[in-house]
Amino acid sequence: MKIDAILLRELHLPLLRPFETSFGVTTNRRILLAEIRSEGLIGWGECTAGEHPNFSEESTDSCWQVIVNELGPMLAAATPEHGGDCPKIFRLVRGNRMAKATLENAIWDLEAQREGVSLSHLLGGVRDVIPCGVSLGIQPSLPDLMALIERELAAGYQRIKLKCKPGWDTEVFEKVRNRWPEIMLSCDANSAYRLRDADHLVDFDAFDLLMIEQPLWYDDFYYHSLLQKRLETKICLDESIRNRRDALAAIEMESCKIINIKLGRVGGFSEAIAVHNAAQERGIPVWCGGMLEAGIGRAHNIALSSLENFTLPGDVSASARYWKEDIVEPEIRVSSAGEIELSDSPGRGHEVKTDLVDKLTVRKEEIRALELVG
Ligand code: OSB
Ligand code: MG
Repeated sequence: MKIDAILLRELHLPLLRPFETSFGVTTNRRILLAEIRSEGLIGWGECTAGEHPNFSEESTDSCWQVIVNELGPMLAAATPEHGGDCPKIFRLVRGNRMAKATLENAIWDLEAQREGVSLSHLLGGVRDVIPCGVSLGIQPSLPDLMALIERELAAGYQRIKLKCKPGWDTEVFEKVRNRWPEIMLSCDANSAYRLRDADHLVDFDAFDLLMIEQPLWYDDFYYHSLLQKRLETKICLDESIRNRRDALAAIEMESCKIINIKLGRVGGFSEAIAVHNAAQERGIPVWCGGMLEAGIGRAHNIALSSLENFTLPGDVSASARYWKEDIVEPEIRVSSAGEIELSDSPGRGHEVKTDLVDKLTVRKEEIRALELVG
């Protein structure tokens, strides 16, 4: 496909409620959107980087720089036929996976429209509905958390994930388990513990957690493998898994028994599918993580979650949990059974509200092919 234009924007979107993890609080999102025009169609990609480099090394600003100055010009000069051609086009740029995913996912989005198939179909998805969970940030108090859980269970969500850190863990799990002995419950530490906390982490086993997500260093496999030997609770890796090779290493070393796949963290749909397949071939279940996305990222997560080995409920939840008004139509809705139904219309299945996007845009840049000088 001939790339006619690449437009990068930054949007400011206030979250309905602050989201607190062990590394900080997010109140306002600064989200980059890539809009790629080709042969009369428009593909959209959403950057999942945070405002600060504390989930990964990338941030909204680093992605802006890398897309405008490096990746955008490379893509503008190329003629990709498939989303899967992007890793090769971007091969001279190391890392910067969230920046790469922003563009690669927009090409997959375009390709699905060009082929007249749903994005889920293009990716090889097999599900009509996907199971959904919620990720609940650290709350100001336990009663606040209990009220929130009650609300999300009433809404139908199939799994509750609690963000945790030292001081907000076993006492919280105990209260929640006492009140709801049967629910699917998990936790996510975002690297808040160290191996010296292993005795304390063993206490988590008492609460029948579905998993403990990324308890130790954000870039580690070895210490997690030592910890997993001591825990009954399954470790799930999020931050550590950057690509298929990481997944293979983690599985081989038994650093985890479950993998969270995030499109941005692994660099886009191609690598996400590769991680999914590697895990599936080795009997390791996966689920789709969330990064407080707006509707485009959310629609892409839903399509990814339709792949066969996404057997556990993902952090893929309704637009209305995050935004007063989402940037797509229809918004993402979750049924009272805690499921999202996949659309079979061509592309992502959720139209972008361009007027709203324009209104929320704070900066915009058109990217052209690099002029080769000399
Ligand atoms: O570790 O899964 C995480 C949000 C920002 C950064 C990291 C994470 C999260 C979430 C939010 O857990 C999931 C969501 O989008 O609801
Ligand atoms: Mg996580």
